[in-house]
Amino acid sequence: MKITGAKVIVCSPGRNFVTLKIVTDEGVYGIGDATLNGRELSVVSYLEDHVIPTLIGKDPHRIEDIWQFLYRGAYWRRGPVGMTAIAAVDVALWDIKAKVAKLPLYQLLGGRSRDKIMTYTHANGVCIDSTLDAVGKAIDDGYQAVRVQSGIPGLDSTYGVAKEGKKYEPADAALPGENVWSTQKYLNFAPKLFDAVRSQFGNDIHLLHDVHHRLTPIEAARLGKELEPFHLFWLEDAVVAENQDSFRLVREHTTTPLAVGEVFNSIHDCRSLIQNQYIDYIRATIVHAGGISQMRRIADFASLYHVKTGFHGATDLSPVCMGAALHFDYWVPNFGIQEQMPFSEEMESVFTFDYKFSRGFFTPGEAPGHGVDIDESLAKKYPYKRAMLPVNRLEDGTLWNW
Ligand code: KDG
Ligand code: MG
Repeated sequence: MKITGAKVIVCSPGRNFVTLKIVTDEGVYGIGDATLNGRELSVVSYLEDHVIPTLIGKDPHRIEDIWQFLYRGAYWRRGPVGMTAIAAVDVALWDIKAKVAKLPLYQLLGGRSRDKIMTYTHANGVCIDSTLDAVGKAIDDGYQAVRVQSGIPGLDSTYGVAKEGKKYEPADAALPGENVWSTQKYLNFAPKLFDAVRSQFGNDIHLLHDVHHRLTPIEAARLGKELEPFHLFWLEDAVVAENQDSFRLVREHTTTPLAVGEVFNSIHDCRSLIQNQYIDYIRATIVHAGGISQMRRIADFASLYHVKTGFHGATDLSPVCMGAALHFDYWVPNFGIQEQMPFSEEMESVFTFDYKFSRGFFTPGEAPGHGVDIDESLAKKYPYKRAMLPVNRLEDGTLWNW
């Protein structure tokens, strides 16, 4: 079997997506997600200019060799652009292999380890009252795990909070918008938010929270400690993690479980975090961390240290990534949870999929491959629109982490 061609499909059904389609001489094709939010066209160029020409004529069954060829062969290792491109190729090749085997992808990974996949949804509001309403709605919809984010008194807008009546999509402008951040206001407010949620909804629901990289280790340690009475499922991205040792200080001060990794693209980004048991959940995800081939290594390594998976699943990870992620989640023994934000109707018309969702739980479909495809003619109706993520400044104007 040979790869005879590959093309990159860029579309914007409500938001930008980059999709790779690899075709073979036997007519079987595979699909991979190559979306890197706010930097989409750099991955398009990486694929079209540097990857696709090298794929032609290769045997698509040699997934591992092609992965090594693209990783080692570039000489320039790691980085979000290159690793997203490699992930797209890897997922498309796993899709092909599973289609040829006439098996759903999870069967190739080792078969299913569970009956259904627990997901968490987002509940947010501009203030505590509206956030409580959103949490109540999520619980009514059947979710057993809810990520809670709220507007902070004294700040105009903050991460994870939709403007009234709108869906939350952070990459909402052709040039980066600017938010204002105050760590002091946030730290004074966050325990009150979780106190209110636990008082109203009790202890049976899993609660998650995303700090989105905004604290220093000692500030994160304070937050983790003050949230302990509310028994979070996890506290996410409390600190930026380029320096993996930063998490040691947080870990030593709190029993609040820690999750990190949605921006990681390599097993080396989390080796020390996992090996030192500084974290409880690894959020590195198929599309940004080199595909199924590398994620399998990360998850297996994590399993040795009691670290579970918790795949990133925001709306900028396309249904193709979600489809592949669900097959992985179905198999991976050390599964923790899967993030889910509902896709819009436009997105769900351009991408077709056979996974099912019911009352907080996903199950992958039984179609051969990962079960997700793209309607190329419909995709053409939604041309790319430049959209960038915002930046964050402290109240004195200093640029901070968004
Ligand atoms: O593109 C950035 C988003 O995917 C990110 O802000 C979402 O932090 C996020 C999350 O946990 O879903
Ligand atoms: Mg996050």
